[in-house]
Order: sequence, then structure tokens, then C-alpha cells
Amino acid sequence: MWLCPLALTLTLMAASGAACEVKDVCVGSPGIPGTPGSHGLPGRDGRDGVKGDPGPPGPMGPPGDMPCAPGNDGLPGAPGIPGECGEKGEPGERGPPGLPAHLDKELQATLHDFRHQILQTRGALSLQGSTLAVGEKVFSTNGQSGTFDAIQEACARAGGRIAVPRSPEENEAIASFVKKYNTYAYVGLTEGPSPGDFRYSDGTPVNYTNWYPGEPAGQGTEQCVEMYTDGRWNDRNCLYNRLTICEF
Ligand code: MAN
Ligand code: CA
Repeated sequence: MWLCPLALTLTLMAASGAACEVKDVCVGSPGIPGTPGSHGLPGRDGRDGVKGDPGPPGPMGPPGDMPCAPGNDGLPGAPGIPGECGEKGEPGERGPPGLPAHLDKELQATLHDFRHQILQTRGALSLQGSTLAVGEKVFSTNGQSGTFDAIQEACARAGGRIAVPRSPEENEAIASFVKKYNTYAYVGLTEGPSPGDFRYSDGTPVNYTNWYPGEPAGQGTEQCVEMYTDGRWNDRNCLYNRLTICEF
């Protein structure tokens, strides 16, 4: 028989099955808890969370296969540093034999030109006065005076001839000496048998003149030609002393 430790007003039986058979209700010790019930159904989804940070870039993808036209060429690059000199080459083949010097027109023309320039230079130097080059000609004076014949001889000795202007430029060059030495000069023209017909030393008629107004007026009595300080010409007797001017 179980003693009832407590007198209660309960009429229930304890889970253990122990019973109190007395009027007073008795309660036994609590039983072992039952096994847990099965899980309930899942609850409803919660609200969306806040947006997360962007992820890291992904790896580069494979080349695309879209047909794309090539771009324009880029700008040319800067020139490179010059390379070092190469080795000296072998001598070339021997050329065909040249003409003998006396048949080589170009060589002869060059030699003629050289010879002429050397003579001009030597002639001008020998006069030791003033010199001017006009085109192919060289005019030079020794600053001294003489008759027409004396001038011709002095110029021949120097390897030239008495100066005669054949153009305004040549006339100016000669006139500059006349002014510089303040002395009229004879030029290389003389009157032929026909009065008023003046010619160069080689006999050809003049094709450039610069007569002073009214000249030549000598009509056979003045067979030489002098140049005034302004560059104009006067026919004059050949025996005066006039500036020696030569051309080469
Ligand atoms: C004047 C002019 C010239 C002439 C000389 C000669 O100057 O009549 O034509 O040549 O005299 O002295
Ligand atoms: Ca005259």
C-alpha cells in the first residue's frame, strides 16, 4: 500500500498508474517527459535583406568571335639611332677608257676657262691699281696716264687690251675708275676712214655707245674716244694723256 503524502481534492489518477484508493486524492511523482512532437510547418519568408557590396571583377573572358574591321594604323614611331658605319666597299670595276685630253671638249673648255682666269688675275695684279670684274671681263687700271698708243702698249704688256665698254654695266665700271682717279680715259675705239664711223680695235663697228650730246663732232679730226667723269664719250685727238684702263 502506498501512503499518500498529501491529501488533495483531486480525483485523478497519476500517470504512473498509482492509485489512491482513499477518498482523499493522492498524486504520485511526475512521470518521465514524453517524446517531443514533430516539427511544425516552415514559417513564411522574411522581408528582403539590404543589397550586398559588388563582388570582385570576374576573369577576362575568351576572345569574342564578332567580325570587327581592323583599326587605323598607329602613328609612325620615332626614328631609331643611326647604325654604325659599314665597312668600306671594294673598288668598283674600271670604267671604259676616256678620250685623249686633246679630244675631250669639256676638258678643253675647262682648261681654256682656267687659263683665261689665270691671265685675267695676273694681268690685273701686274697693274697694281684698281680692278673690277663685270661678267666674263676684268677691268683694271694702274692709275697712270698716257697717250692712246702708250695705253695700248701697256695693256698688251699686261696680257690684255685697252678697255672698251660694250654694255651699260661695263661703261659704269670704267667710269668708276675715271671718277676715282679724276682723269678722263681713252677707250678702245678709233675712227675709221669714214668720218664719224668709230670701230673696235678688231675693226668691227660699235654696237653700244654713250656719246655726250652732240658728239662725235670731230669729223675725222678727232680719231680717239675719251670718257668723261660722268661716263659719257667725246671723240678726241689721240695724243693727250688719259687714264690707262685695260680689260682682260
Ligand atoms: C669741246 C667739244 C668736243 C671737242 C673738244 C676738243 O669739248 O667741241 O667735241 O672734242 O672741244 O677740244
Ligand atoms: Ca669731240
